[in-house]
Amino acid sequence: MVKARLILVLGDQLCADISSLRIAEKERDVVIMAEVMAEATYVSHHPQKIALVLAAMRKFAVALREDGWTVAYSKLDDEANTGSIPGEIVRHASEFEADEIIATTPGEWRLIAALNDLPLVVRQLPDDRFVTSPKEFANWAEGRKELRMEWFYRQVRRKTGLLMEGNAPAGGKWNYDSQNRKPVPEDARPPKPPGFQPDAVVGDVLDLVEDRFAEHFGELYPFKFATDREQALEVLDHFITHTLARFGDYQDAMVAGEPWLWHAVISPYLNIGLLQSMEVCRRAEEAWRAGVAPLNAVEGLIRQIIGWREYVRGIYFFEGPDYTSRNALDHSRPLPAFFWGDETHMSCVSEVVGQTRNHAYAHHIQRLMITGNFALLAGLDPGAVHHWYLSVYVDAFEWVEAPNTIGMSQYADGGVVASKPYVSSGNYISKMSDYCTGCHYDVRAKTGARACPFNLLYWHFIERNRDRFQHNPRMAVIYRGWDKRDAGQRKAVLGDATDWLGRLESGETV
Ligand code: FAD
Ligand code: DLZ
Ligand code: SF4
Repeated sequence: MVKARLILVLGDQLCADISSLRIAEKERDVVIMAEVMAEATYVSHHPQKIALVLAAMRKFAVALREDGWTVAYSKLDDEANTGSIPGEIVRHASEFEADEIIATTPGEWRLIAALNDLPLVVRQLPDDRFVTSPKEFANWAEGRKELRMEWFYRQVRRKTGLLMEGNAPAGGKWNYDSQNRKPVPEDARPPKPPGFQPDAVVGDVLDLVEDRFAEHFGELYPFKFATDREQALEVLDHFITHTLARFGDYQDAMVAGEPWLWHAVISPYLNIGLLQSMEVCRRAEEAWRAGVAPLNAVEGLIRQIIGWREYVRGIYFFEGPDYTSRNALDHSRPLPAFFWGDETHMSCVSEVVGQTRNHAYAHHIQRLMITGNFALLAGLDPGAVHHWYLSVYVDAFEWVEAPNTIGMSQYADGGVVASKPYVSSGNYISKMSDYCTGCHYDVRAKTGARACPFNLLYWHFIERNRDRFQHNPRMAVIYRGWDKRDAGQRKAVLGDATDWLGRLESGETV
């Protein structure tokens, strides 16, 4: 008799066309899907993230059964549940007398190693939901002095033919980013992404998550995420029809009380398999060709998806498992309690953390230029910062989160991803947001009790990293400007920064 094989489908592989399912045989094989405590707690994920993954897993399992598959599904509170993916594989292998496990390679080194360590035959197939493979990235990266995203992106544009006119980029330019930095006009009304009322499956999962993960940071309710492909397609349709046209213009803007602005809010669905990157890009390109959205918006979106998203995945697998423990700037300060919702006088940080707690979402510039910028300026331990980002966002999976945090945001990889650190004083935040209005601190003040901490810490960062950055061609001008300042003024700024960091360390509300 031909033995059954186990087909593993993880919580972020919920796609009918995933490579493991493509080679499986309905009559012979058993699909295994397992809700396990180990995955829900290896970092303290936001309750909405756990709810999204579990609800989407349950609905996907139903769809597979309706399609004729045999699915062995472990619920989190099943008595026999061993609590881990390897444990559930071993348990089901014995139950079904399976002699081979077929998986699509997980998006995290931790799980790849766990599958390799199993005392069973395990085949890990490439995850070909991406436009480029780790091997292709390695071929591109090998021998290059710098792994800049822009060059990689152009190669992927050529490969996919997206926004190409023959060999040339549509409109004559590869990148329209310079048009994508507008402040939001006061009377503009951003369209909200669609929200979904919990159905019975989602309701059960919400009860479970409320019961088991109440101590995790973040509000569970209201839970409005899409949890199946049909709903995710509705989010995509809404974005293409109502939001995309302005996506580019206000991509970098931040407005208090408006978490989503003109962002797509599709990363959770792309990352767990409910949407595919090429279908999103093709829809966006069609919208441009039909005159529904301008080129700066469509190119901006496509660059994020086939540029940044593919690039960070390439970096994650190219750089290897030690990437998440890199700490090029030797930062070690623990994460302040206000990252977990304690009070801070900094309106910008308070706004972004509050929004993160309520929605498990912040858009890119909020992650990079508010919380990330603060963490880098204040010298927070990049490992702790990485764990924070991996925990608190609904779209956080290590392959995408780590290069964004360790690389782009914290410069902890020593410049593999970013050619210079993403740091700014309060001036940038004041220009791109309305957060400074009504803040306890004064964004124009460079010294003194009310000086914006971003102003103080910016120069502290610049000064303490002089040896590393003063000859960086993109930063030399900053050092020249700083060195021209009056020595007394420089001393006052650095003294105030040190005092402020002292207050932060002592646990004072800052
Ligand atoms: P939009 O702004 O509407 O962009 C559209 C899509 O482009 C996104 O859905 C996403 O798939 C893709 N994209 C945009 N920027 C990036 C990027 N830098 N890297 C990869 N894909 C990108 N994104 C995640 O998906 N998961 C993470 O865990 C994650 N962690 C981050 C941590 C830090 C410190 C920073 C600075 C960025 C992080 N990002 C992460 C990238 C980005 O912030 C999110 O992809 C984006 O905010 C998701 O919201 P959206 O769908 O509304 O995006
Ligand atoms: C994020 C997550 C959570 C919270 N729970 C599960 C789970 O119970 N079962 C599962 O198969 N996957 C889960 N996931 C997604 C995995 O953590 C993800 O597959 C790995 O991090 C690799 O990207
Ligand atoms: Fe943030 Fe400084 Fe503006 Fe306050 S003044 S919101 S701390 S940038």
